[in-house]
Amino acid sequence: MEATTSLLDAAAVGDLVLLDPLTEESLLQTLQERFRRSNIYTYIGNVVISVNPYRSLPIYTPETVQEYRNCNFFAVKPHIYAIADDAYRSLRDRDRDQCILITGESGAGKTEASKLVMSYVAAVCSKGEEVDKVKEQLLQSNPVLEAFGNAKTIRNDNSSRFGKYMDVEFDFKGEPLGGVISNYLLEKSRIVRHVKGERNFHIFYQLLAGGSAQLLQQLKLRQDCRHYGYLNRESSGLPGMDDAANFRAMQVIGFSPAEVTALLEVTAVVLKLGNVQLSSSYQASGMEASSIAEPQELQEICELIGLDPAVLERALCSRTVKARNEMVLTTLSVPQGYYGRDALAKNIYSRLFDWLVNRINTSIQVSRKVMGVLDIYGFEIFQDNGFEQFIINYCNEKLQQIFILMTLKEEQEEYVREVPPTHAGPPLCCPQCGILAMLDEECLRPGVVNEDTFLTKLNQLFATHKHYESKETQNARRVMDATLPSQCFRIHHYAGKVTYNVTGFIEKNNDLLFRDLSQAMWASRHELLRSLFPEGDPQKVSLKLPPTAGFQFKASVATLMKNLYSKNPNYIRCIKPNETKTGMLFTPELVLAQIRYLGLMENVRVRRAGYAFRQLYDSFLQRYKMLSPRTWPHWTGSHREGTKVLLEDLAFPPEELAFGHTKIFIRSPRTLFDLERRRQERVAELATLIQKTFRGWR
Ligand code: AD9
Ligand code: MG
Repeated sequence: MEATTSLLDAAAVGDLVLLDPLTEESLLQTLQERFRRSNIYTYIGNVVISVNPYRSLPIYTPETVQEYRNCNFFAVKPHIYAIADDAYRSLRDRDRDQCILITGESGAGKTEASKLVMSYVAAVCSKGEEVDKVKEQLLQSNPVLEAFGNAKTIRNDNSSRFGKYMDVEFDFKGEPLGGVISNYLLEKSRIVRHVKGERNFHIFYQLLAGGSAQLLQQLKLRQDCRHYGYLNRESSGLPGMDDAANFRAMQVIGFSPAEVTALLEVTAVVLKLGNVQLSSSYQASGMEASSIAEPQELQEICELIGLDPAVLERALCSRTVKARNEMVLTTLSVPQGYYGRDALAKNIYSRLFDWLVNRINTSIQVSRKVMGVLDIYGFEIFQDNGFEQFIINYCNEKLQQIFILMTLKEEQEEYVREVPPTHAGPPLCCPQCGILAMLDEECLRPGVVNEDTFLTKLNQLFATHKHYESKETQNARRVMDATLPSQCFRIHHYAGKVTYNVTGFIEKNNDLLFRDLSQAMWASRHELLRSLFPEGDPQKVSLKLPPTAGFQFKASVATLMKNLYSKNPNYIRCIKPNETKTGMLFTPELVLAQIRYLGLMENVRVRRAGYAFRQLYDSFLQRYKMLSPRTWPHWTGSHREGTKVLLEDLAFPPEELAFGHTKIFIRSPRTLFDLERRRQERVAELATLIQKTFRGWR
């Protein structure tokens, strides 16, 4: 039992609340020492910290599942299964909706953690044909969504490029009935561009590597990745990732074969759009115009989607604009044509992804008690950070705020429930920035908008904001800093300073798709593709601008936060131990930075500001009853009374203890260590006594 040894062994303490002394250094050392012993999980009260081992550990076996089933949280080694079990039991027995919030930077292990939680819950709830079917469906949605929504980045070979929140729904007996998945802003710019060393979404490589010759022929695809512009014309196999096998193993739950075909056809269309080449020509009027350079690819796309190639060609090379109440067809230059083509590919793919999530939902959705699992893209700082990083980090900032808010709320609730409140906790620090609002304002402004005016406005708005910097505010504050280029602004996030380049912000937020292109898609005979572009229906031409990407994201994050706040939270905080994805390597500086921005010190302090340790009376009495002749060997009264009698005999100062309704609270770790030391002495004494008795008998 880890609780016995670890309490006195500071370097291996399983719950950081009991660290004595508590310093950043002791916290870091404890995590490092535990990691060295392959103990990747550590608690802060009921928060689990998980340090990514980057290699498979034998700690997720069916035997381990059995060990954690109905376990006493404090009596077994810290494990992600313990938190999953605790959440599941509270849901089943106490009828409280749960949510599991998984945070940490890119590559820290969030997605793996979310899968472990799901598979644990699936393993412990009861069996039966109906239940097994639901479980299967819930677990099977993972590979498909990862194929379409994950990609290799510099930080993580399987990086989530979308946020995912999944509510698993249970009936009154705690059996899973179904679920609902919500997805948050897919990084669709990756469809048309990715940096060297990264990849496009997994599905393209998987489809090319794993699709049968017949399937590829049907989809009019070539097997070689190097043929495709959107795949950077590189052959991009990944060590440790078998694209072909992943494709063949993927089962799309509850989809008819026709739906799977339609899904893959649209995927193929996206890939092929990247190979549609434009060339420039000049019209009689001298205006530059573009035309399709090589009709083969366009022809094939149109065959796949049942569209007249002339319609698509026209939509790609020209545009209808309204001039003096008349619709006029104008030609597009080659760059404009490519812009339209890329916008179309991004839109088809991201809408297809939304469709996929909705389609999965229709086969798993019901509504009862729920357990939500949130696995969102982690905080990112790259060399170049753009709109995508801004959005991702905004979401992480919100999550951090809600973490602090909910930890405090929960602590206070427990005190109020059990004992009178003694401590209000540290003040909240939630830096807010209205950058997205300003961006929307700029995007909606008629006339020429560009990123320079956007940046100028930000500089005015945040001239004195302590979490905002730019060349201009630096000059005003007389700061000399060569590292901040003029087209950038820098935000001091809770997790560190990030420099964002404003280039592309307006375009990505506007997410403009020429109406001619959506109308062309709507004109196709491909039912799925057509359903993705309802605004292409000429009957429904709307003059209203569609909501911006930033606006939609902000609204969905706000809904998510409201949803989380209404549930009982459970936390998994993931830590990335090294930058090289190396097994069991721990880089202290890197971990320290994460300890700081995850606010772990603050977390420990809040947790023990009132009482460091709490335990249910029966478990407590069971463990320490040998310390008083009045409770040893048997106590026949209530557990609460027994605990009182026991602690009276041990004569601890009264302010060290509080007797709640169901739990005993102990203020400082020292008192607990003292208690633990006395227990060990007593155990030794009893052992000697038993030996002597035995000898006497012989
Ligand atoms: V991102 O924000 O989506 O870029 P995540 O989700 O935090 O990121 P992920 O779960 O994908 O990271 O983990 C990265 C890699 O670390 C995985 O592909 C595994 O190879 C490795 N990993 C993570 N957790 C574990 C674990 N518990 N055991 C073994 C792990 N390996
Ligand atoms: Mg992930």
